[in-house]
Amino acid sequence: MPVNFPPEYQKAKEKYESARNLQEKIKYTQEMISKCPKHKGAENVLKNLRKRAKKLREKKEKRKEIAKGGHSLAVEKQGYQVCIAGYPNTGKSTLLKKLTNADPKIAKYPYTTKEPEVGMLNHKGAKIQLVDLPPITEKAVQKQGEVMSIIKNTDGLILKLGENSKKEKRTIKKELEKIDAKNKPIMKLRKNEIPEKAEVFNHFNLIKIYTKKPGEEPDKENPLVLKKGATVQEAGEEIHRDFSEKLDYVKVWGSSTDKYNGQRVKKDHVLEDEDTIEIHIK
Ligand SMILES: Nc1nc2c(ncn2[C@@H]2O[C@H](COP(=O)(O)OP(=O)(O)OP(=O)(O)O)[C@@H](O)[C@H]2O)c(=O)[nH]1
Ligand SMILES: [Mg+2]
Repeated sequence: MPVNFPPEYQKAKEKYESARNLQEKIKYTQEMISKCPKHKGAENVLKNLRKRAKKLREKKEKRKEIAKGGHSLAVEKQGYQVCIAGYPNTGKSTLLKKLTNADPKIAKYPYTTKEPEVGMLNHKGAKIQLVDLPPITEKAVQKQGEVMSIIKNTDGLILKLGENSKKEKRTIKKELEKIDAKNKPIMKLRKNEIPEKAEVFNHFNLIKIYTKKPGEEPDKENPLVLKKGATVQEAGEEIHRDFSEKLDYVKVWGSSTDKYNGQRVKKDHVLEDEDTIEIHIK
């Protein structure tokens, strides 16, 4: 049976068709519903309009949530960062608890960790930020994309291996390739393997750099932790964001100086473990 739609309905339909945004689409769909005849002949049209209105409202809700910041996983990076990744139940959280001051949830069942957990591994004052992540699998579980984006920005990885280490390595390698992160330094550990703090430090080839203020003693408590081969420039950037603009000159004490202690060096000077630097700002 052909339906006779009133002109108000046609008008609402035209407005809907030229709607510029989601808000307008919702408004004019609503208007079409109110102007649509309510008899049996228009039943299907009405049903479809209601379906459409519901979908549009859901879309709006989703957008709102994203605008609010939604619920994304994020970690603020501090110094040298190592992420602990691996399949479910491989002892990632246990490792974080053993090596740091963090107190993550540990349980017999898989998928215990839902959000990243952060702890500081402190080795004689030199610190590494350890991040225990929700698990990764070949099934690309919930939030795996967000987990991978944390890994993309990290400095190093600890890969905790479980029962099927070959398959786990293969899957994770593939995931790392997707985000162009396969060249990051990786420490592979089996389930029962808990390394000493010094081992972690050595594995990632890190050096400690002390800083001092002019006329004061070096701060031995809180060294900078940098990759072996790091330059004065990289050390400076850890201390001052706009290091390059503000820098006047830098003095270095330690084994990287070849002439004398307190030698002035260039920005590309390569530092050695336990050097001390004194930055002079303009
Ligand atoms: N025997 C033994 N058990 C361990 C070891 N590490 C972890 N476990 C146990 O294995 C289970 C899982 O440990 P978690 O540290 O929660 O593992 P996870 O990798 O963080 O797990 P998800 O967060 O679910 O991915 C717990 O029951 C732990 O007690 C280990 O080195 N030896
Ligand atoms: Mg866990």
